[in-house]
Amino acid sequence: MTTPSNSHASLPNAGRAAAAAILGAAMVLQGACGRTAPPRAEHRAEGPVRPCLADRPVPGPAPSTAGMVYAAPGRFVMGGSPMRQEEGPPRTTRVGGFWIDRTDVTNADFARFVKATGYVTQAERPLDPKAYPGLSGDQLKPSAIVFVGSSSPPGADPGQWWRVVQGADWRHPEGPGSSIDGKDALPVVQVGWEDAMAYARWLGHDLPTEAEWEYAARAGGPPTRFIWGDRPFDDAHPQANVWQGVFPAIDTGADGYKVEASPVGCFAPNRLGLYDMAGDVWQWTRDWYRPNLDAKSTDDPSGPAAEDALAPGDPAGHRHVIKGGSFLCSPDYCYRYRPAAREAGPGDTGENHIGFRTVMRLPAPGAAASEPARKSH
Ligand SMILES: [Ca+2]
Repeated sequence: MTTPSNSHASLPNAGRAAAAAILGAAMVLQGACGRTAPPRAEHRAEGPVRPCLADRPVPGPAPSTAGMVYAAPGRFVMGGSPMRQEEGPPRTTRVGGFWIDRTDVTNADFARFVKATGYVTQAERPLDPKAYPGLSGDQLKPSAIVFVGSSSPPGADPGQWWRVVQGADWRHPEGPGSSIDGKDALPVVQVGWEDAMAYARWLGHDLPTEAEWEYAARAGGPPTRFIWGDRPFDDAHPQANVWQGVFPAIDTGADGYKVEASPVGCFAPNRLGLYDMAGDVWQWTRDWYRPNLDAKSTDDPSGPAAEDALAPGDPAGHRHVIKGGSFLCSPDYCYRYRPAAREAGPGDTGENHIGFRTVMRLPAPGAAASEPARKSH
């Protein structure tokens, strides 16, 4: 299958400042009047959102493995897709043992963190005018990036289906007219990398490295195209929350979720017991992003150094790797709900299809006395 080399997310993932600079007059900064433009694809009916994992443990700030599973040390084939240069050649990679959240962090989880700490996310803060001298006063206001849909054909300018929206944040994922009321079980979105890391540190956790994330997603299986094997996505028996139809105009919602995230844990877990490692929302990793991988770094790799991860022309500067794809990934365009796929998240804000989960690098169950904790990345 051939797919466009550019991503649906490539332009806004440069960050809100970069989007402002690139989109120019095409960008709409939204005030308190609601959505910038209605999405072409209709959302599903409003109403309570039922959780899919009724027994999901609640993470706590004390070091704890509640809601986590252990990934034993091992080797796996990382990367492997010839269709995207940035995914690199297949390479056998070693990863140490670690605990990882069974699900993405939810709105309820993040709300507990904010209530306990008073934390203010990146999307809720204005940009520093000294750091962004080219932006106007309006463009410096708190904002985040929102998918609004388009009738444009795939391959067109991604700026046509993204907007930088003032007032969009984790409590208002699509702008001031939206909310997370009744959506406790959905993955938190509109959180930047800093926000995800702050949450992880609050729990005494960390974000996974890209290698840890992909190792956990593949879960000890052969190097298949998808986490469930090599079978394509099946509309009749959906394996994940992704996009069905013609991106970015029509999502049929055959998987039950049309242009929206699903509650965590609504689709079958992988072999390790992890939910939503394909689709639903992208997940932040700890690693800095660089398009060209160092394929020789195969011993518990943790990505390039910050100074090697500069994004030319991007006023947001450095960016981090996101993995897993999202509800906006379709076979005909993004196609990044594969474990080898990778993208760069925005450096200075969130998007309404990026969330995260955390890890802890502690010994295996029952091995605390004999197995030392791993190094911190
Ligand atoms: Ca869907």
